[in-house]
Amino acid sequence: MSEQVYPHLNNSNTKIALTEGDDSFSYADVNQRINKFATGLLNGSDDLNEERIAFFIPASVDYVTTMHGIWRAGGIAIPLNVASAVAELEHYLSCASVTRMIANGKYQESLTDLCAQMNIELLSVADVMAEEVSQLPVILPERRAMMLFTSGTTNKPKGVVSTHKTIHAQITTLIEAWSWTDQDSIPLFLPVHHIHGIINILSCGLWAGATVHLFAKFDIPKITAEIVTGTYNVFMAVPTIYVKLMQYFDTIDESEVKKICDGFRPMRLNISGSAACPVKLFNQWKDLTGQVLLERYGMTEIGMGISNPYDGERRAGHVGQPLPGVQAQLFDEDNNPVTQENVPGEIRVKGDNVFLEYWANEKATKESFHDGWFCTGDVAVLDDGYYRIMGRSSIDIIKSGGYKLSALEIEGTLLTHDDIAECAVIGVEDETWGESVMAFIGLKAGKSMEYDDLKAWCDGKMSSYKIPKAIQIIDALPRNAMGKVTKPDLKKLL
Ligand code: MLC
Ligand code: AMP
Repeated sequence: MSEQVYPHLNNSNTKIALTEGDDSFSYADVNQRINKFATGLLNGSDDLNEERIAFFIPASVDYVTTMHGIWRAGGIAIPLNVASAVAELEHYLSCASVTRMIANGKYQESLTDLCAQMNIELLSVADVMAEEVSQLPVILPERRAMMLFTSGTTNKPKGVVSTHKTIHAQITTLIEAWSWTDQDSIPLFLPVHHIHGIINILSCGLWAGATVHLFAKFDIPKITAEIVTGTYNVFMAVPTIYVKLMQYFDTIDESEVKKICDGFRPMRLNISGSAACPVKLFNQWKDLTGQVLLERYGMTEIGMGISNPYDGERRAGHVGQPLPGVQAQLFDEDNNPVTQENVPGEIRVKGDNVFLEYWANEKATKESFHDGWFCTGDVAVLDDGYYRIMGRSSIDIIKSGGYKLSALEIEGTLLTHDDIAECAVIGVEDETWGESVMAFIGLKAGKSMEYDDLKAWCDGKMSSYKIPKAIQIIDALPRNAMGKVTKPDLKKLL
């Protein structure tokens, strides 16, 4: 690898890098904006020296300018979920000791009080942008580049730190494996605070010299209208998106459905990931569009690890083989490698794609590695040469619509409700969301609770997608002899 991996951006000057609504921006435009933004951030200093700068911006040219501007000026970029509740933001900002926050318009207004309280300078993209470009620092691969917050088996999300080298490895393996070129054109409608949107779509597209079409949200009519006219040749989404597209097809004329499916048919690639793609969904999509979904497996801490082949058999219900440069191995509970097929083991991963650390959490970082392998907590088998995911070692992690949720985090918030004595949250199988959040609640004496009231109470205390989709009031939670709630017994109650 060359000394300086940066800037993670193609230099095909006149080509369109990004579209946002009716506007389009060439690589030269974007590059110039980034350099001016980086200069403004530096404000006369030589290097940001890993200053943590957060931003609260949906997918847009301003988002790209901010992310790359922070990278180019030597800072650590922290993209935040624009749907976060204030309590969640407070945790991210204090955990990362953020000093500056970038947000525009209504997003900026929503942060004014919080930033003032936390002594964080709140700026818009225009506030930062310099008139001219100054000398920018040399960024070496080992420098920290990005921090993404991820839920886990603790009640507060942890900051996953990747370096420029990590990002470089995560991008280049996908460029090679999925045959990205500058002829590609892809829509980005997934949230841009997670790697699926940031790395797999945006960064791979911008590295390859492709065109990335930005949407602030998953706007089905707008996106499908573009699919009909053949704007895109690559489509990447979580399984829930494919389910939602098919639900949408049930609401429109058959002739419209046909046009949309005919728009998918000639694409060179449709990918599903971030959660298990049910075999039924894989087959339905193939019947409708002729597309054989390429399913792959990844995680915030490792980028993408395992993928079905671009050329070759894409096997339903399986995630494929390790990507180029990624080492993967199954291990049993005694930390011995699992060498036999169809014997379950935890997926552990090694390679330049693996993150550096959990921010300011040496203990969690140490605990997540064993003998140099990152322990994913996902259990799989090797089945005739293809990995098949069997589940997770922790019942406290829920994957809903591609979002990873911590049962403990949701329980922690529910327990602050005056009427709740005890509660336990689990994920239950759901056709749309993969898993949906369900809360079992024990109330204080003499209290009652309706679902709608609890949902309204949760509003603003947690991101809306974390709010339980259903509750069950029970007299007492099942517990073992140690007093620990036995969540598998709750599943049996359903
Ligand atoms: C939205 N809602 C959800 C939800 N998303 N509920 C549960 N789980 C979810 N994922 C709820 C909202 O709270 C709201 O509830 C209602 O659905 C409508 O909200 P919306 O925002 O209009 O929904 P929609 O736009 O349809 O969102 C669905 C979605 C979104 C699938 C587009 O969830 C999404 O973008 N998911 C992808 C997340 C992602 O990128 N994960 C990758 C992580 S990286 P109400 O009650 O208020 O109406 C990773 C590594 C890897 O996993 O391998 O890639
Ligand atoms: P996140 O921490 O949000 O990056 O989510 C990563 C987790 O998503 C992994 O640890 C898996 O549990 C899950 N995941 C990602 N891709 C797949 C897949 N194709 N099949 C099953 N689970 C997946």
